[in-house]
Amino acid sequence: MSSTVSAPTRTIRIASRKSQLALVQTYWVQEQLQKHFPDRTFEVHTMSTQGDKILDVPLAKIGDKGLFTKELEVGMLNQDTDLAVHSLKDLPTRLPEGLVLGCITERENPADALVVHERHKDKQLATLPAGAVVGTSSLRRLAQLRHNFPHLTFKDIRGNLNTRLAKLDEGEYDAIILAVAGLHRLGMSDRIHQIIAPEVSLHAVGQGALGIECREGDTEILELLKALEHQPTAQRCYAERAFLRQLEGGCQVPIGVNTQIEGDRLTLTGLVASLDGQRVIKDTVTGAATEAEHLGIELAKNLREQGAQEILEEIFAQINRAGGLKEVLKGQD
Ligand code: DPM
Repeated sequence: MSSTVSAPTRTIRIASRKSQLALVQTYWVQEQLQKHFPDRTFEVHTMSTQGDKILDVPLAKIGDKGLFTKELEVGMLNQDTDLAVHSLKDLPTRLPEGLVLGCITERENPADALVVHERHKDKQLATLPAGAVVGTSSLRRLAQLRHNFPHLTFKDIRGNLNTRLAKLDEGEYDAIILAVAGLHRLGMSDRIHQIIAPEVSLHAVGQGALGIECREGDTEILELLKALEHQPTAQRCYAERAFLRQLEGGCQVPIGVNTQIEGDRLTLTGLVASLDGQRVIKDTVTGAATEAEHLGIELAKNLREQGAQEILEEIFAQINRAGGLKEVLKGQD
């Protein structure tokens, strides 16, 4: 018998929300980790977050307060779990003390998609009839689509993907807007009717990528997560997150981005729009991909100088006064 005694290795516990999309993403991460580290054991722990429970509160109000991430984070800080898998766009740009973004996985198509009711299957955003009702709870989608398609009407919609698609099919909406990435991951790519080009509407920060969070200084976990990091995606998302961090005020706001990497150069485009879609402030910066965060900060500064802060302050005031998007939308009619 060998005299070598290896230290018993601990089971790695992965935290996930319970939604179908969250589970698909988490099992994918588990599978990737298992593939890279066949001798280790990875276990999934599911939990509900506050955001899963309060479906009646408009997303605009609860946007960036980490309501979809907090319970998972408490679990890691209490040593109940070791890492948590998130849609990166739902992970606030400031993490609680003691936690870090351990890695960012390769991004899916980050664009948004138009999904239409069957009666509009020969239509696109531009050709939907005047007054057609488009479902979204995203102020970002609302502001940009209003800007480009003033003939459309927008209505709040909540719930998971299946719930939203059911509401569409039942006829409550003429069309809805969803992320391409979510539809792909759930095997519902056939529902994508039109992929919305960046010239029409910029995607959300981090959209289409997964962010894996873990305890700061947990070198064993950080080392494992390195295997899943996709550097170009990470550089793009670090630029996008730095941009949002510089501008945001704790609510979900009409901020969109687009990033491209060519060689060692990163190009970041960012936009801030007013809710009525009348004012759009948009600019682009390019620089070394290794300086991703600086580019995000620079772009935020440029947009501020062009009047973005004024728009954002108006929106924060509007959301706080109104109590959410539903009321904000009413006020626009
Ligand atoms: C955030 C937004 C939405 C989600 C706001 C935005 C969309 C809400 C809505 C921050 N989180 O995008 O401007 O349209 O009512 C969410 C989805 C995904 C992650 C679903 C979706 C899947 C795509 C991904 C909800 N979070 O956007 O259709 O992993 O990026």
